[in-house]
Amino acid sequence: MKNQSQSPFSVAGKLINMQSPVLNLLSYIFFFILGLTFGIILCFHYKSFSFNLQLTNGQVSISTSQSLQEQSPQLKFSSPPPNMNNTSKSESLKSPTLMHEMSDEELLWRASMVPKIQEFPFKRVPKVAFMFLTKGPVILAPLWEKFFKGHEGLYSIYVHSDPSFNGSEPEGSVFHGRRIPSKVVQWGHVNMIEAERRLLANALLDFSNQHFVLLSESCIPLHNFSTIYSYITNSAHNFVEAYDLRGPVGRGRYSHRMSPTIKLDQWRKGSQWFEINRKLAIEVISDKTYFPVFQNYCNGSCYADEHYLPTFVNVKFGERNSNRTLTWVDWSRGGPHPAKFIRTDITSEFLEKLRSGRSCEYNGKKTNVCFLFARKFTYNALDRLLRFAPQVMQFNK
Ligand SMILES: *[C@@H]1O[C@H](CO)[C@@H](O)[C@H](O)[C@H]1NC(C)=O
Ligand SMILES: *[C@@H]1O[C@H](CO)[C@@H](O)[C@H](O)[C@H]1NC(C)=O
Ligand SMILES: *[C@@H]1O[C@H](CO)[C@@H](O)[C@H](O)[C@H]1NC(C)=O
Ligand SMILES: *[C@@H]1O[C@H](CO)[C@@H](O)[C@H](O)[C@H]1NC(C)=O
Ligand SMILES: *[C@@H]1O[C@H](CO)[C@@H](O)[C@H](O)[C@H]1NC(C)=O
Ligand SMILES: CC(=O)N[C@H]1CO[C@H](CO)[C@@H](O)[C@@H]1O
Repeated sequence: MKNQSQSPFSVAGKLINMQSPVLNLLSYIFFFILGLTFGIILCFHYKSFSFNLQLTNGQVSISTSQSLQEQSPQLKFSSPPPNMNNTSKSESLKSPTLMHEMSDEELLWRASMVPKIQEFPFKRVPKVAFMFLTKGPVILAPLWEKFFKGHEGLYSIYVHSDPSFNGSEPEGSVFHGRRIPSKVVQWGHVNMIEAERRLLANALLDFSNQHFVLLSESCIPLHNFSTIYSYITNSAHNFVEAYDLRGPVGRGRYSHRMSPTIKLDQWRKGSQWFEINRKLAIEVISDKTYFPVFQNYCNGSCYADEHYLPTFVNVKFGERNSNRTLTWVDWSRGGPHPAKFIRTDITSEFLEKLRSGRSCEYNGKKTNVCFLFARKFTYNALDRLLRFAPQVMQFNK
């Protein structure tokens, strides 16, 4: 290569050295052709480069304009997911193995890395990571199986369950082999957030995951996969509920020892169940400023799971947040735990009410689809949920 590229120049040099006018003319022609060729090659390169750029920008603007076209109040969220196709030779680049020997510290560090090259070396379809924080098995797994069926390549599943749980999902289940290395989680303890960060970090290792949803074993989907995928991937906002609440269960949980890192007027409350994009997920697992304050001073009746993310997002990333949650829950009965729904609660009217019974904002427009998920549903509600799913939730229509 090197010799080849040198040779035209040495020939040209020899031509210039000769004083004959004919050869001089020849050398001009030679340089002219050389320049022209260079120009054409450069031009071609530049064109294909800008074409790629337009393609990537085009995808973004296409999805944005799609969501802007939607008419209120009946937004349609069921545009078909993109065609799944893959050209990557390396499976490990796209879906790294779930079981690893990394400590939390190593895992968070590894997951915090951001590629400098923006274009993917494989055809990447954005995936939604469904992260289940459970004690034991995902009790409503059969409903989720139905939900995910036929949408392979558009989602990934991660399960963080209590280390003492030794059951395993059968081969062929979407939950098979999806458990991540886990640690003990206590209700209301800051180690709940550590588990959420562990889930996020494991999911971040797969570069195709662009959105991250936290769910519990008692959560159900309220819509079919294509609606949920489209709602999440086309949203301009993250879904972290955050509000300022005066009184003992809001601002009352703030500790003045958190100051000056966190001030009282920055303190927020909100549901633990979030949906965030990759950019925010990386910020959450990389947070070395606010999270240690919670680890040190948010214990006892502080309930980090209701305050850490709302406060962190409010302080640093508030403007891209919808400040609402996608997961419906019923606190109307009072007490420290939300209502549980059993078999007899499940009717199509009840489910329809959760699916579209209120009004909220989506990408700056009014919609009546405010919740994509709901909790808490018990195992004995499963058979009725399975029965209603095809008609009410429009699974696999
Ligand atoms: C993947 O894409 C290539 C070219 O874009 C096409 O020829 C092929 O049929 C596609 N495969 C699938 C499974 O869609
Ligand atoms: C799982 O744990 C239970 C006790 O918690 C034990 O009785 C059972 O044998 C274990 N099963 C397996 C497959 O290890
Ligand atoms: C919370 O942690 C602080 C500092 O570690 C400790 O002084 C305090 O007693 C703890 N409070 C509760 C309720 O555990
Ligand atoms: C959510 O709250 C933040 C303040 O933390 C604000 O900047 C943002 O505009 C709010 N989002 C919406 C959609 O109103
Ligand atoms: C999903 O549900 C929407 C309505 O919410 C419906 O229009 C669409 O056809 C359903 N998609 C599939 C693949 O069943
Ligand atoms: C590497 C990889 O993900 N390959 C998959 C691409 O998609 C086909 C089906 O379209 C699968 O069979 C391959 O396993």
